[in-house]
Amino acid sequence: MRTLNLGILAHVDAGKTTLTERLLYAAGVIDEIGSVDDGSTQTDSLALERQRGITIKSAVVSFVIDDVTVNLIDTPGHPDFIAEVERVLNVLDGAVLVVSAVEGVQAQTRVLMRTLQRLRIPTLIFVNKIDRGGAQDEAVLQGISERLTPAIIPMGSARDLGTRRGDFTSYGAANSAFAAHLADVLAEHDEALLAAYVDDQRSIRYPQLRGELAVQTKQALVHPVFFGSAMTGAGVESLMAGIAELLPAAEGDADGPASGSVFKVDRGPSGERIAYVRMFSGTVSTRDRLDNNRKVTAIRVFNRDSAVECRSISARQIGQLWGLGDIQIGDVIGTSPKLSDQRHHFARPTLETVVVPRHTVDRGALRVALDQLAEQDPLINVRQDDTRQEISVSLYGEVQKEVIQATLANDFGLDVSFHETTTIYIERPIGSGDAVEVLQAETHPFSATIGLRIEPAAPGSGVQFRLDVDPRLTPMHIYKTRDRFVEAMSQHTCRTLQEGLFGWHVTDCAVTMNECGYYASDGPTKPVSATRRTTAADFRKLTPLVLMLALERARTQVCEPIVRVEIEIPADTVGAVLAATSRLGGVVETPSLRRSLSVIEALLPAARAQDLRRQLPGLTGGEGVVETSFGGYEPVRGAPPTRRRTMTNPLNRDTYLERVARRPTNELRETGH
Ligand SMILES: Nc1nc2c(ncn2[C@@H]2O[C@H](COP(=O)(O)OP(=O)(O)OP(=O)(O)O)[C@@H](O)[C@H]2O)c(=O)[nH]1
Ligand SMILES: [Mg+2]
Repeated sequence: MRTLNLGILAHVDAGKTTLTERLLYAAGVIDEIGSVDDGSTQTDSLALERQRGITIKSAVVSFVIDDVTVNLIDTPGHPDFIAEVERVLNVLDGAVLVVSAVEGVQAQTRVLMRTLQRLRIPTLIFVNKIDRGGAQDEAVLQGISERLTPAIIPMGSARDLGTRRGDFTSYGAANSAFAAHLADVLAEHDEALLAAYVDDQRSIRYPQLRGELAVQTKQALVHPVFFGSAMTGAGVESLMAGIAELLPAAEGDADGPASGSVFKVDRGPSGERIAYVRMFSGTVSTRDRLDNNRKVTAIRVFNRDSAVECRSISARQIGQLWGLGDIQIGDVIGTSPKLSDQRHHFARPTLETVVVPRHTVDRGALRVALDQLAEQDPLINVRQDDTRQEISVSLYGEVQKEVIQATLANDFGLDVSFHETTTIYIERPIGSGDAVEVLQAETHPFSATIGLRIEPAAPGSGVQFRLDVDPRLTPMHIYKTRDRFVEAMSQHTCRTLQEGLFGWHVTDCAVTMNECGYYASDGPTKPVSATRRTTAADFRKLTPLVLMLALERARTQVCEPIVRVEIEIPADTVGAVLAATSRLGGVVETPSLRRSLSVIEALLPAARAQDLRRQLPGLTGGEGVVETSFGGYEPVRGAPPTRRRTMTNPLNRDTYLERVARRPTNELRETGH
């Protein structure tokens, strides 16, 4: 039996959850099809999802096609919940990207496809809703090829579009035009096929083409396209056959070293943490002790139709693990699996807001509740400003804010309101800066030498940490391995850079540790006394001092988030919309025509996008449609905005030493010792 861990991704409302339901039905897992509109589907199981008719959290279901166990992860399409998509990307063997036959390619579809391609995740495209009025086939195919990827292969033809009778018929060996198109597209990536094709097109046999189609789809080089309706079931059998034939089964050796990744954390009925794990290699059994010294108390593996209680979980499988204490999303089980180098595939949240409990006495309970929500969604990044007694969270948008409010009310009995939503800026270093603090110097009380250089790196690259010191100078007596030292120093670096010179997160930079020293009986310097022996805390507490000094020398630039907007409007309103977009600070590209409508693309400060949305109906007689996607960061003009710090500022040396040097050492979750 093969296993396929399959993600289902799309723009909001394209029909992912409905399609999931239809697949479960067609595979015989459920006898009756639930509906999103009635709140009765398998994967939209949260009360809030059922009320609102949108998916908020990713959910796993399982079914069998032929000899393949498919673990399907239904993801949310609303951009406010993009973090849910991000967390599952690393555990997928393949994906189905759903496109609506009525709306065509939408903003989020492009964002998702770009990421799937970057990660080389084999992807089939399903054009859904062919039963709905306004459904199109050729125009959608053209949109896909122009705006997603030209490497597509329509796998059949749709008929009776826009009616309940709408259906899909797969092309077969007898269809010579299909064979010719296959040969055409596939030859692009296969020299032998190209040579044979040029030589004599008819010499290539259909089974060979079909085999090559599977090979190239599994390498994410081409993307087969199916049409159908999740609502009526049209085309779903063909899609299922395509999933089994064209997407690659999971790989991994069940007898190898244990290696897995936690992509979701949930709470059980009695508040216990449940970790959703994808195993890449090896086997974990109940009663095994994992790295964090916790014992696995129970395991459920997704298999056929539900998560079944099992003694162990092995390579390739997805399951739930109990008993792992404070396990978090992104944690690794056993040895680190080879995941994509980049942890973050999408933009960070660009908004934040202060959460205010209606009753002041609830402040403590609110912090506990938000910390619990952050277990399931670390990107909300709960910050506490002790001076102002304020708690704030990071957000992608207003819908997420409403969901947080409703969750706090329903699950925790907390009535909260919010301050106005504000923009989260970032800081980028302008030049490079060096700093060093030397062991035994009078300037600091820590038993360590640290030298750091910070320099700018490519936009979007995040924070990279590198160790550039003689291996003999790394404190092995504390960290055991060089990798663990790097991991710990990288954590201290990232933590320090959460608040830069203006209080914003510092990113897109490379930090190099180029000097290192410590006391140890077996190290380069003999300990002066037992109390001066170097510990992990010395490195942790000294890093912020050195790094902030280096950052001050590098200087930073505050940048604001930008969104790319695409506005579809009637041609006679172009002038008014262009003027309004410019007034909001937008940089407009030349308008183009799509069917009978004009399309304006522009880059706009994220903070202004909401204003544009508000103005558009008035400017276009209600006809305008605006879609936004993240467009990077640009330096702010004028005086840089600042944010109040929540951590002790290491640039203020006296306060820092006063507060931090004497604090107990166990306050941080830390690896490496
Ligand atoms: N006519 C028609 N309607 C559909 C079809 N698929 C889904 N819908 C409807 O489209 C709406 C959205 O469907 P969902 O399945 O919730 O879409 P989704 O992609 O899961 O949405 P999010 O998870 O919130 O992003 C619902 O009202 C569905 O009934 C289809 O094939 N035909
Ligand atoms: Mg959904």
